[in-house]
Amino acid sequence: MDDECVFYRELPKVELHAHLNGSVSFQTMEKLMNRKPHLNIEHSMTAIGKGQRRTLDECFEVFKVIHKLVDTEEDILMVSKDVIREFAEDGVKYLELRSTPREEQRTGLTKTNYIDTIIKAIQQCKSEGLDIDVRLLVAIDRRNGMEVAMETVKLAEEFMLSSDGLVVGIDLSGDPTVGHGKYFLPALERAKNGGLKLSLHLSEVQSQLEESELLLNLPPDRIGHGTFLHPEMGGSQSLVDKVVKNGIPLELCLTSNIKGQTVPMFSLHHFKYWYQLGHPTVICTDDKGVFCTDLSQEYQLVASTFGLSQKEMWKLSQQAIDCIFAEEAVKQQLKKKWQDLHPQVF
Ligand code: 6MZ
Repeated sequence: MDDECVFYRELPKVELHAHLNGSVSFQTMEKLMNRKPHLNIEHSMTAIGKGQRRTLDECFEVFKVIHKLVDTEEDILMVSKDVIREFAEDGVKYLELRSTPREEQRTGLTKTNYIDTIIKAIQQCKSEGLDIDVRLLVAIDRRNGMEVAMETVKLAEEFMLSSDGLVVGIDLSGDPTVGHGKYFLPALERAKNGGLKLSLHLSEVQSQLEESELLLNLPPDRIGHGTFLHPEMGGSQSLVDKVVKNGIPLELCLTSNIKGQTVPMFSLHHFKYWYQLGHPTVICTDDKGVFCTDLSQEYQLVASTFGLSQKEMWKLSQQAIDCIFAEEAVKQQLKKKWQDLHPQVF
């Protein structure tokens, strides 16, 4: 590993946009495939390797394959613990995982068990002494429609009260070309009024202007991607003004956007637009397993693409602390950790 790699691995980091089933590593996939050889699933069906690209549609097909491999409580426990361990090994000190509760008739998995199991994994990692603080966002998959969205919010509300602060919010995700955000407004409003934080995938693809305008009125607490919000990408100044006025941080995932072909090349990534505005942005992985990346690589990529110094990258990782959904005391603990780990050289 060269010095740059070491710096980014050792840099304490905050990960705020990580879909559980998209974050499953090659090694964990191997274990899942061995558990279910009859499915005949190969690595090329669950990950997009170096230099490869897919359409966003094809990416969503990959998740369907992964879901076949992860369909029991036992699988979810293993996957969650492995993912948390890998983020910790990569220098992530605070992680917000997100996942869509699923029920599987074949295995008897229920949505309640699904969330329960992820919480169990978080608790086990904590008791094993891993140096990472983990929270959970319950995800609404927009393909499943408004009724399921409302059920998901109700489930998240129950867990918010019973999970000792581990369930902190709601994510709206899934294929952005399916459905319209207006159908999810009642569920999202309920979540917000009930004290759940909102992270919404917004303008991940073009022509979602009207939807973004509507959802920004909530307003959400964070935005996933926001690729087409700003005027240079076909968005509008009024959308940008809303984001800036409400100080809504953006979760940005470079490799994911390149491999999913919503952004043509790294240098054209919208990170530059928001960073130059001085608006809060948080570098994230999205789906580290599917896109074959990790958070250190994403930080290094941002630095090399946009010519940012190690000092500037340190600041970026530190500023992410203000964007987390956990309570103020956790922010203070993280800030102290960053202070203690701050290199002498700058
Ligand atoms: C929108 C995405 C996504 O929930 O089963 N997901 N939604 N845009 C993306 N950009 C690439 N990447 C992942 O994790 C997989 C699910 O996360 C959402 C999709 O709904 C996908 O099925 P979980 O843990």
